Amino acid sequence: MIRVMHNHAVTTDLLTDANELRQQIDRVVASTPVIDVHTHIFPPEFGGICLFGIDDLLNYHYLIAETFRSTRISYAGFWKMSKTERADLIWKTLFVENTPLSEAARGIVSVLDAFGLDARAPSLKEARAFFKSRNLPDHLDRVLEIARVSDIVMTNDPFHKAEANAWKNGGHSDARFHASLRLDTLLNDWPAAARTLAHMGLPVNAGFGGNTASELRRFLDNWISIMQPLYFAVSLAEDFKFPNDDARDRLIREVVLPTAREHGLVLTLMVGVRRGVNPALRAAGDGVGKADVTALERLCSENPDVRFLATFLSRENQHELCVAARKFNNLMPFGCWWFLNNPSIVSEITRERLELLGPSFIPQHSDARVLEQLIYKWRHSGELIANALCESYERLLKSGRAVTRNEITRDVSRMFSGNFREWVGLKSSAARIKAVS
Ligand code: RAT
Ligand code: ZN
Repeated sequence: MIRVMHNHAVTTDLLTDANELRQQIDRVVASTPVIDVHTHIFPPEFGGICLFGIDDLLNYHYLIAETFRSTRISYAGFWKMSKTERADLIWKTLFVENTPLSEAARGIVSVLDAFGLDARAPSLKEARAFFKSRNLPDHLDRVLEIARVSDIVMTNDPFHKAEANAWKNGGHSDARFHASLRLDTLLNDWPAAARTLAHMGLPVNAGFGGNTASELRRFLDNWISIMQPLYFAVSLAEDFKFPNDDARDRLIREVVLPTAREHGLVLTLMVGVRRGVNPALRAAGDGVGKADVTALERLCSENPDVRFLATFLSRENQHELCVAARKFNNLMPFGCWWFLNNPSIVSEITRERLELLGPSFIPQHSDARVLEQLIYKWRHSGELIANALCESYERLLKSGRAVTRNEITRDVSRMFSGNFREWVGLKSSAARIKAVS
């Protein structure tokens, strides 16, 4: 380390030694709180939809798909089993009879390790007893502390009955959990959404007759006042087009964008999922497709006063997304989504983004569905992000520009929370985690 006195009398600590640089990056990444910008987890007050513990962890759809590759059980036979029986089968298949080499399977090992549980155990007896002994609110605090997550953004679907009831019964009071208003039902299955809304007494119809658009805006206004979401979100198939001659196009133009504008809400697009490629696998049955990034470019270009968050599921779309973000500063790329959340691909995408966008992107989200997944998703991603950053700073050093620890802290904070906070206008931090230096 070199201490340099600048002529304006500020002392800076330049990290000119590669080993020291590496250590500082690791320390900063491991101690910087992160905002998890897209998850499917809920606070304990939401009851049964708040998933946690070993049985929910093993019943993760990523692991269900993998189990079918190593056992001959029929789909019907599998779904007939109870959650506990399925967890036992998944454990036996992926962890006892096979080595848990996949990313999702290794995730379970990381979670067990974090709690000192035996990842080679022949059964789930010990793990079940451990999670059963936990007091959920304390356990939640501990998980967030281990994962270094300060804030969580949920996925909130007003068409989901259990969830809508939870909101109507008072919602929750945990300031670490933030809502995002999910629009999949409305935008991807308009005839069904129109029927459901009409059934609820809203004067809307699938042909957009009468005041359908203004009624839908009222419906969204109402949910915005209930949930106070940070953004609107929708997942889209690989064939998403904009502009297009369909109901979704009308809904986006006449309902979603005007409402987003009025409330200052960001619109999040998650593009490239092919739903129900194998419906027998249920939630595990979705696939991936290469999408057309020009649809997103058109949205950004036609709506310069709206901010967009975007992630694509196909590896092939990642470079185009970076280039689109260079053209439109109302576009924020985020996360390595779902089938991309594997070490080789996260490394590649993060490096690509650093090279094309500097620190002006959100490197990762967890997509956790089960509380303790936060531990492994962030532990694994953190290491990969630190590696990618290290490479960038080392290159910079070789080119003649060393960085300081403060600069590393500034960059990591920006990527882990600042970019999102600024994008959605999240002012106060709910952070209960003190950054450890
Ligand atoms: O990554 C996942 O867990 C998927 O099942 C989806 O939830 C996806 O993230 C989505 O939000 O649609
Ligand atoms: Zn998701």
